[in-house]
Amino acid sequence: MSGATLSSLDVLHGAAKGDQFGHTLGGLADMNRDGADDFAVTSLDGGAQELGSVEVRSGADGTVLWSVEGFADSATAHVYFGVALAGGDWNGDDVGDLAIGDSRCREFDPATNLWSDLGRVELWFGAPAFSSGYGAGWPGTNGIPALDALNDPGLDQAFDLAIGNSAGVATTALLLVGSSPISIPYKDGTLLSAGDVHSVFFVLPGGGMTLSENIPDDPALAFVVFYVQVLEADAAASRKISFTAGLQVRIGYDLP
Ligand SMILES: [Ca+2]
Ligand SMILES: [Ca+2]
Repeated sequence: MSGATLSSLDVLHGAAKGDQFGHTLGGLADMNRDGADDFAVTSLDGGAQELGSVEVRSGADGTVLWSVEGFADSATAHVYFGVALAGGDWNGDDVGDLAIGDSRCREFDPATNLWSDLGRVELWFGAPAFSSGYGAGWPGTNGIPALDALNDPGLDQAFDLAIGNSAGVATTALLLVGSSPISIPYKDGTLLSAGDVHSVFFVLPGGGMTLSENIPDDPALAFVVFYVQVLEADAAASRKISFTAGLQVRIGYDLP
């Protein structure tokens, strides 16, 4: 039996002296949807208040994807934030989730006016912003019109959606934004979004266009999913309407 069965891939260090970086490590499922599992690492004395901090790191290259710090305020006082970590996918969305424990955490009880060292475990669900295509479009003059996300739909940033024009000349188009994907034959194509959130007719320039929407910095929007499709009047389409494929857009945090 040989001992030479592992080789060093990478070495990481803490940000500041005395942080106790690496006190606790937890393997995670994939948090940023790059196909590689990720991991969490605790600096037990890290963070601005030195009450512990946790970083989620890319399993592919060690990049910090996200971080959170322990804190002390009028209701909660962390002591060993991140002393225990666990990973999994507890909401079943194929994105990694993280549990962070602090067995010494104290909570203030206003009824008794006393602090109790109850301990505390926080569950964090991974919410990366992403989009992905689904379903099939229907061609017009120049084939199936494109519908592409130019970036991820992250909170507090612009989301740009490129809409192609199958006719190659200015035409009328219908934008459908729905809350669920559907698959209903219509004309010769397939309706892929119910358009129950938003639907609007608009003039699509011959070269296509980019729609830009500013997504507010509101955490309540994380995990919100939209289904988008565009129908275009195109004289050369079999029933005079071409269809883009569908695009699923999930709002969240724009992770590296
Ligand atoms: Ca990953
Ligand atoms: Ca999950």
